[in-house]
Amino acid sequence: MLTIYHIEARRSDRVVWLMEELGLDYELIFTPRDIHASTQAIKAVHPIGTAPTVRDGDQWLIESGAILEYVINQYGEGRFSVKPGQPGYAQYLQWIHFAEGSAMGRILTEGILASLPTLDARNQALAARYLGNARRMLAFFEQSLAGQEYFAGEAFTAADIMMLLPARVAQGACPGEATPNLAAWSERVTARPAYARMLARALPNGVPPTYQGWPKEEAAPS
Ligand SMILES: N[C@@H](CCC(=O)N[C@@H](CS)C(=O)NCC(=O)O)C(=O)O
Repeated sequence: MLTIYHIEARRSDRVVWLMEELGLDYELIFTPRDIHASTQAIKAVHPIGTAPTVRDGDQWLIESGAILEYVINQYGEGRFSVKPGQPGYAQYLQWIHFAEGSAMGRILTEGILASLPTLDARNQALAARYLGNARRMLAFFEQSLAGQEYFAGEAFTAADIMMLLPARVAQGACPGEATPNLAAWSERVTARPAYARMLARALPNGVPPTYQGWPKEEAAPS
């Protein structure tokens, strides 16, 4: 059985969500309402110390996209993926990797820069290279969902699980930006029974008080 080291309202939600979609058993390790204790539990078992950290026997995995692919291929009989040769395969692969490989880093970097009270002229020039990325990502997500229900095409896949966080964080960074495709998609994916089961198990007390979203406070996703 997979052991998932978890922190509430963090990327480990993705693994719990997939396990619930697949109907697989798992052990979930975290201290409800205590981000610090949950983080310390991860640091005690793995040098990277980030969520998700997953143990499967003597294998350790610490990257959410890789974990989703691993679970799907190892235990999920390929469900919620798109196989080579099927329509949507290229999109599936791209979104699984884009979520963390390109999107999150850029969006969060902009958030950090935007929250700095002052920047000298040299740093302003440096910051200018990164400002606007959240809006650029949001526009790309929105445009990619035009005419299709999910990120990989017409079926819900692990790419949607990967993309919910960057979509939310980018939207949070651009309040008032109209993204009807993204809003409809978000409603669709969060209405899934497995998403509700994830919330019940991984966020039993709702969103913790220390997590109020991005980019203002210190407990924002890193
Ligand atoms: N790219 C990694 C990111 C993992 C990550 O940074 N997780 C955050 C929580 S969402 C974390 O543990 N941050 C604490 C830290 O970096 O020390 C993944 O998707 O699994």
